[in-house]
Amino acid sequence: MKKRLFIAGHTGMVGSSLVRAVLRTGAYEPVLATRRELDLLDSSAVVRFMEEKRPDIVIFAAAKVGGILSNSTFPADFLYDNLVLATNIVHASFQAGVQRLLFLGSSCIYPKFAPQPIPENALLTGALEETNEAYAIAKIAGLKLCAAYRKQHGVLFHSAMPTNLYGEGDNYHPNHSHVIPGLLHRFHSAKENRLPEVAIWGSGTPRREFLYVDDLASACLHLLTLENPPDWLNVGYGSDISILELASAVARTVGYEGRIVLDSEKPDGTPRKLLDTSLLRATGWAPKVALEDGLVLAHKAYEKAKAAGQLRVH
Ligand code: GFB
Repeated sequence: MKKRLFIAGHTGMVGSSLVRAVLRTGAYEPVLATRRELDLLDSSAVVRFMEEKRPDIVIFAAAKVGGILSNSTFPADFLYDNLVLATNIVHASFQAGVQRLLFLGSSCIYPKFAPQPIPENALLTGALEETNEAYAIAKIAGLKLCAAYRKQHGVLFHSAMPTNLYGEGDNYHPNHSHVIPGLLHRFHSAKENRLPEVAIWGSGTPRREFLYVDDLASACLHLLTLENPPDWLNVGYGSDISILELASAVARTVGYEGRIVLDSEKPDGTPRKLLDTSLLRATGWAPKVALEDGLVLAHKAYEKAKAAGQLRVH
């Protein structure tokens, strides 16, 4: 019989990619609940749901996420929501007898000035980047919660720390989104409205690594097959680019030919966060989608969602 896999947060960008991957492989029987059916911030509701559904495995893809401005403007929401999600889902999973749980965090858990590429053992060796400290603290707590349940109770609760993600189902809010959806939306609109220039935030010099969301989903399913994974593993693409280079790539993708200017009032965030993914690669996983191909896929998904009136903007 197929194992029952609960994907917490299955309507988000990562969760919906996981659902597509699970349905494609047919490896598990998915257990799903929309936000209306289950409020993951309500601990009693989560306990009742887990007792009733009794999944074998949980992937924790539920999170309050956002880009640099959203993180720095709403730190209380990012810290509270993500801490409560972690405590609710991890504890209820344990109580309901879940044997395996994969918690998803973020590369922002590592110190602002960590060595590059960042190895897993850089965790808690220095101060965090201020713009996303709240989110990072919640994700560090979630990772440590899983490791503690594993150590104390012998359950296989482990974590994956993905680099910056993008792809189908992203959030395109002009201020709250991450850089790729933000720029796709801005350059696409500038082309449509024949604007002579587009402003990008900050100095354009920070470097970021980007992973197409379907590659993260494949990494997660791969991680679930490992018998004795480390408490957490990095999931990245393996190379990074500057934000200015990214902006040129996005402009090429959407066919925008105007000027790119800098809005230096906006924050840069951490100068660089390229993950060292040698541990994960040694287990036999590698990403498939190069950034220029992923940008084309993301742009197509943006146009499709826009045409259908289903663009996510929150
Ligand atoms: O994607 P982003 O918001 O995430 O920004 P972070 C990355 C870089 O792109 C920053 C620049 O240097 C931004 O200043 N940037 C340029 C823009 N133009 C834009 C734009 O139009 N929109 C956005 N959003 N950025 C987040 C964290 O940090 O990364 C989260 O705040 C999370 O906690 C996520 O970890 C993966 O990489 O700076």
